[in-house]
Amino acid sequence: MQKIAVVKKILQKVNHGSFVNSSGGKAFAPSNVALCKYWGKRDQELNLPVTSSLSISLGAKGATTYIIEQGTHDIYVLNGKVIATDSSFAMRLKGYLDLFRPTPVTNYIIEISATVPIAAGFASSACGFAALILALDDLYAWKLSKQELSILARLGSGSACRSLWDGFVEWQCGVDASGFDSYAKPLHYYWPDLRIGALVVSNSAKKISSRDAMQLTLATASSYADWPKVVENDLAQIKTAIYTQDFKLLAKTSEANAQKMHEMMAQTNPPINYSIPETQKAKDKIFALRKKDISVYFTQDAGPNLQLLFLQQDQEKIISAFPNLELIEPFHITKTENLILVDEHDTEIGIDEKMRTHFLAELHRAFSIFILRDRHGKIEVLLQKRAAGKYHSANLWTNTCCGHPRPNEEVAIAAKRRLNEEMGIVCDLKEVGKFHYKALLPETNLTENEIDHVFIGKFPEKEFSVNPDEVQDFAWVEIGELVKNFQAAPSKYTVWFYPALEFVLKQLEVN
Ligand code: 2P0
Repeated sequence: MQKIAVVKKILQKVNHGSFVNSSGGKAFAPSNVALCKYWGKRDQELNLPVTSSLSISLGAKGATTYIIEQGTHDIYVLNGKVIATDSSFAMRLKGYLDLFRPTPVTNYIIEISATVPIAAGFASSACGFAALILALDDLYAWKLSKQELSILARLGSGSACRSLWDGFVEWQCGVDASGFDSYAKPLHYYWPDLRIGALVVSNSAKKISSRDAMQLTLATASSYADWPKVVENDLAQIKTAIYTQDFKLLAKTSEANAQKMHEMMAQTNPPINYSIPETQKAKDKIFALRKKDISVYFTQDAGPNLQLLFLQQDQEKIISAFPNLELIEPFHITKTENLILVDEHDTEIGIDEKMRTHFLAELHRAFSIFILRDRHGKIEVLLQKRAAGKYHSANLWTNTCCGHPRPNEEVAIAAKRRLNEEMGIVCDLKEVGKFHYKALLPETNLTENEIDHVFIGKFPEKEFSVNPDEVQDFAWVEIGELVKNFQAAPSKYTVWFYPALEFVLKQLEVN
């Protein structure tokens, strides 16, 4: 399949080009560093990887891109300087933009400002293409989901598909030949003490691009056959380390994964060596610090520079060992969400971070909303199908909207807020009961343990538009049909759906 066919398929529903924001489009995307590397493609046209990979985004380090339709030819400006149109940078950008021009005479002015060193092994193409696709989404008001934007960013550069989120991000390789199942997903884990140190030992450009190096490895390195197994194992270890906040496991596994990637490159024909003597000196210094019980590890991309991994508690010692280190706080700008912890009687007992709450199965307060309408005397319920990128219960059908109240927020107020954020519906809601349920969520290591307040509301008979990052589809279903549908295929619905629906059924009987 060609890139253009993928773009057409994704843009067909948005009437691309019918709206252009006259003041342009703008977006920021963070750079990312892979803890479990992407190395080797099964499809070079679509940048489809042989294996999955996992990265951490670099907080405020990344690219901001502004794009506007204008002029008779493209103009690209990088950090205030106009880029020559025959440079490889400009040609790669032009080739990507050609996929999105609504007419052959559409031209752009693009201004990119990057806070990562360009071409020094800091994934500048990752944040560059990610910021560009987000800016295009803004320019043309496509309002695509992050999952769709991740697929489009991948067409520019593989690792760009991971740069659409903060924090830890996993790119699932997928199996589909056209790559519609090959996109990234955030892990939603918050680790504020984690630090990354960018250690630049050389600013010179790479002798061989990672694009060429990864394919040479795949074609000629004898141990590449073992790589998928290595990645499978390392991914599992890294995810366990993240979920349990086990720094040593995370950093040790990431370092070993990077070393394995470079070992494979030593076996290619001709061999590839991205390291310079300063790289090895820096690694030796890291090993020596570890002997002194200072917990510092490294990862290395396709270049001589290193990214050090450590925790805030060791920050000062590590900076004094590497005075030129650029300190990155990956979670500095990440917004975390706190939930209200409760006891069995729904009395507030504290607050905790959302992902940790679900990981530790702590009992917390939640709500489920059902929006109803009357069609010729029959009651219909508005269902949503959860977006593919949701942190749990992705792709399952459920009630109109669910969520959690924030600390100091009344549950009824939170329900109204969330209904508008997810479904674009504003209406009065009535609480019809609450219940406690606890269930391990399928395909995750998360547990829902909630006191769920059930609300119903009458559809205001107004147009509404859903948030594509939350909801991929919706449907009105007559309530009797809905019960039958659920009984025929309960696995298509979320675990809380039916117990919550029973409150609605009871309520309708009473009236
Ligand atoms: C990674 N790297 O996972 C790996 C590890 C470098 C080392 O992804 O050809 O610029 O555009 O898909 O994304 C660099 O490769 O390659 C990269 P293309 P990309 O971060």
